[in-house]
Amino acid sequence: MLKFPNDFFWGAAASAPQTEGYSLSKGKSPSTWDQWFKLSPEKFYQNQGPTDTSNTYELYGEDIQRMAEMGMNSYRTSISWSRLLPDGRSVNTEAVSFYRAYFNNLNANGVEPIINLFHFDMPWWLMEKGGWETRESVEAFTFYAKTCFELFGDIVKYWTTFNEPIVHIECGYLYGFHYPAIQNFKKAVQVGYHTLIAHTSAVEAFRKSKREGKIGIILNISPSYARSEAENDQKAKENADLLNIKSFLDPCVWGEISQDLKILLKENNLLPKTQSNDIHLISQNTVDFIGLNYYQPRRVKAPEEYNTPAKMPEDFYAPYDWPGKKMNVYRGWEIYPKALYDVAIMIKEEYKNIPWFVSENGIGVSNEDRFMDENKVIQDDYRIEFIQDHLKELHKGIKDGSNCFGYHAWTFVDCWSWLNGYRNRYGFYRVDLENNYARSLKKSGLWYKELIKNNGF
Ligand code: BGP
Repeated sequence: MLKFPNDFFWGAAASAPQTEGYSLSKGKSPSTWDQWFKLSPEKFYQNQGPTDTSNTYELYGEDIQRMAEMGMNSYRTSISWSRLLPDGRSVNTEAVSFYRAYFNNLNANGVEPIINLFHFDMPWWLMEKGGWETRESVEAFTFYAKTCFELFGDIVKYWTTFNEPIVHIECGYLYGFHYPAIQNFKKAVQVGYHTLIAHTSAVEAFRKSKREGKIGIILNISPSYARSEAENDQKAKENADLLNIKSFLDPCVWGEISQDLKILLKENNLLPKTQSNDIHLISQNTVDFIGLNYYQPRRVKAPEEYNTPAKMPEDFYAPYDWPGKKMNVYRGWEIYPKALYDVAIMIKEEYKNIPWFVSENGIGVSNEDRFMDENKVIQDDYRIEFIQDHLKELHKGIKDGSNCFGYHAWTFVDCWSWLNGYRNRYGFYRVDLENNYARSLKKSGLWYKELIKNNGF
């Protein structure tokens, strides 16, 4: 039996915009997702928009009972910025009551709330002014963060600032999956830089608040593996890790932006605009812990030519179709559990063995009802196998000294996912879109319950 450390955080993760519902009511102003759906609903899978989420606004009480029943001792979700502060300054009291009741309910059921501030959901009023492209966004985010610490700091002890900042940067400014869906590498870097400063400024506000508790950031860490040992391919790997991993991990943990990254950006005329106090701000506001999202590795090779100045990340590293890869055929992502061991050791050896937890890991499955049996239970053995294989690697990493304190699956109840709507299901509970979002347990939910009970498998 593989046993995990005592008091290990077992749980699941989700986000406000993907679960709450009531995205245009109860005092909430539109986020960029609400507005984009209004403008271009055809971009969204089966026209499923952000109003179509799993209605935790009303159903959180019964969901928390289910979490407690499963034995979960922690749960991560986020606050919706545009629900709490519809115009950026004035507090929506209905939202305060909702979040307080929600977080109190989690605490009362022994489920530690881990609360994230930004999960891709920029308020529309701020996006209209340029969003993360502008320095004004830093000030707006800091005000929002401070407000959250004041309003909920007595009942929330684990905070995170951002979920996967690299994703809103690349999806919004390089690859077209998030609004404003433009392609401009220089802007992408500036957006990334403002996100980093907004993060550090929120950490500073948290420290100044003298609140009891810890603060961290959630990063998608897909380690890169090069096609070969050849210098050219190794350079591609280094570039990919610099841009996608070290860009946030170094300043958040070490308080310094990587010199190699600065050189790379400078050589390619991609350096962002900065302010003189930023270096100090970054150096003084490192995090207490890291949340690490892992789904699949990144396979890279050298591009045909290393073009300077680079116009896209692909000029720094090209995707490589590794012949030995095992695929999640239901979603199209590679399955490679060993990467979780590799990142556990990377954090131990290169990032001062900072406390960290797996904040997202899971398997998305399209058209999952095909696996429903005659009793209407989804027989998701592939999910059990996926989580188990990843946990084996995680366990090995912990045994070898990595300071991991928890594992959160994505996700508890199937949820809406941006342009993908409900295309890929991830939950331990199925959500029935035809029947008022009713939940039903999948086979993997029973398995997870047993795992938690045994603190291992
Ligand atoms: C992560 C995000 C989640 C969720 C997940 C699954 O990057 O943090 O919000 O969307 O990916 O993604 P998908 O539903 O596209 O398979």
